[in-house]
Amino acid sequence: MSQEGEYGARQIQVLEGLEAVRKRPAMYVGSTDSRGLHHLVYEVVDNAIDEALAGYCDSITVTIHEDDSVSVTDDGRGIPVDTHENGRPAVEVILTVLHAGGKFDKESYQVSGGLHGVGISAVNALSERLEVEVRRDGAVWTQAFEAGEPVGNLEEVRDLGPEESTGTEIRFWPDGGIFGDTTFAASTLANRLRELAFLNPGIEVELFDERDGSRDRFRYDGGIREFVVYLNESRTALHEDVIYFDAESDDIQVEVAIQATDELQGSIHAFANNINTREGGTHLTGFKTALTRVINDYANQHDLLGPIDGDNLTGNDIREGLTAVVSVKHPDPQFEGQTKTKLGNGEVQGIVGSAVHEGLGTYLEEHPDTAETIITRAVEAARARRAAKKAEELTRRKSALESTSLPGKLADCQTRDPTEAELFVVEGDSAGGSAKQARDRGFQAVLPLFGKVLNVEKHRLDRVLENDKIRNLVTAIGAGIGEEFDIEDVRYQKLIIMTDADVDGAHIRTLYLTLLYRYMQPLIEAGYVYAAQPPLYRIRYNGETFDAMTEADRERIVAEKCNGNPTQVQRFKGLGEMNPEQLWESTMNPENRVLKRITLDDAATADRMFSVLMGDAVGPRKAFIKEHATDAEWVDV
Ligand code: 0RA
Repeated sequence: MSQEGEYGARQIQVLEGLEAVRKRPAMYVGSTDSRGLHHLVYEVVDNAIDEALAGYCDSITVTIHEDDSVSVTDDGRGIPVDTHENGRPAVEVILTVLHAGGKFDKESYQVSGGLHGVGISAVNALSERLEVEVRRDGAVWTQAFEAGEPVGNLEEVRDLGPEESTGTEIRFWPDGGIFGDTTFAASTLANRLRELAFLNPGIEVELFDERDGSRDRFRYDGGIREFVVYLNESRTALHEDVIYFDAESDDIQVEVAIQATDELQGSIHAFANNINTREGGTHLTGFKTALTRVINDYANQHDLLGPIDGDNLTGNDIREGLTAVVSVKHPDPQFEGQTKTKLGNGEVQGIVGSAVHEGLGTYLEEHPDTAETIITRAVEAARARRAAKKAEELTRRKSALESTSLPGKLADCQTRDPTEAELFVVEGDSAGGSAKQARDRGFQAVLPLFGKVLNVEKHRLDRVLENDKIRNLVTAIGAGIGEEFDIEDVRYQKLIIMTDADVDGAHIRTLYLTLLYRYMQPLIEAGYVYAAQPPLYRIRYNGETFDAMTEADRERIVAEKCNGNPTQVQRFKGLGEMNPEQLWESTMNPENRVLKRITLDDAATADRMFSVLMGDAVGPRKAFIKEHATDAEWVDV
């Protein structure tokens, strides 16, 4: 795939030195943890993707070597090797001058790399060593670098054979002094490479892990249509074909793929220049607004609103269960937001909006069955939303009116001052019993919740509120639920989820966090939600006792506090096995206990984890269920 393009080496702008990158790596690759480490690979791959989008490359291979180096090979034109005006070859300039890469290739805009987009020179600067091999201009060329500095000149190694394709191979050894851990995770790379293969149809992307010989190959000629099929793999789709349309305007490309499922959560994935714009932006707003309009217009024109006739479907009703991928490619994307993953270009909203009007409008007219399926589903969502609203109001009125009707299971505390009061939510009756005996009844209330935890993922709010355990919890907290939730009314400013210190306990905590995240988010935002941390072991030595929270803790305590020879090590299998005294001392007494305050981030993670468990991908879910076969019943109503 060789083709001479026009480029002027003098267009290279020397913007910043590579020392700046080594001094402030996080500014260039986001962080120096595992994310930043993997970002190095993405930066190089992005360059190869650009080469592919320019039409010169169709295969990219990423190899993780046994020595924690990675190489990225492509069959593009090869990085230019001719000499730049100051006597240095272009490839050397591209690898040592920040932002130099894109300046060479004017005929096509750089699609990728919008997030940090500093170019492969930043990867070079952050690598102990980097070797580049270019196949171009009839020869094979190599050069090596250390900490971003050339350690020799570009060498012409041999002629290029007649059958050999042009291309570039970059192998780098991340700098262990900059990155805490330089071990690459094949699964992390695989997820991003798969995503890139979906977003850029026709490109073959391979991942080879020399450490275990495993190999992945991603190529999706169907692009984001196949992406949606993949996302829906473990969901039940309500119509067979994936809705797809694309449009282009002012050099901005828009692509949309949609398929409805029977899930309650919608999942819309928006990308701009191959970057997952998790914070959304103008493309997502344009999509959502137009989607709501187009669906309502169609529903009204075809008399499909049935039970909610006279009212419109809301965006939430329509998006319920929809899986969609929105991908735009923009010559000059502006990224905003905390993590620079929000697309800011204003003109994009209207362009995506028009694309949806045109593309989806036409699609619905041509596929009336699919249109009806989607609308019937949204009407059902709207009906359920109203039922839920009524249920919310009812719950709220009840809890307001009947303060005497606190749940029978609740052992309330004496204080009425929410700033002092604590509510322990305890899984299991025996643990609940111990907690009731152990507590300080002055300010500690205990609500034991026993039995299967409701799966809020699978049920709308009206059903969620039919669940006794959840109603008890809502009533005890006293502030309502959903849109009716009012933080001013909470009866306790500490809600402490107390579960066993094992995987099952973690699972139950996840379920509660999911509930709180979905329906009582202000509680988390206010910092009122905590996880208790019961110990795993109690260790005795010479009349002293120590509690170990983890295995590592136990080892440390035995070594440091007990001379390696403890008198007794008692393992707590569950809260229920501790006597009230032990429970008080280790987990409930404010003097000794360890509480973890739950942040919105923790809760969002729990929520996502839960979505994996219940939907998204078959693989992880199967693994989880296999691992927890005995508690699989918890995930149902
Ligand atoms: C600058 C200019 C041209 C291509 C590239 C850089 C290029 C960079 C990378 C990085 C990894 N693989 C790459 N492949 C190409 C255009 C050269 C021309 O006009 O022929």
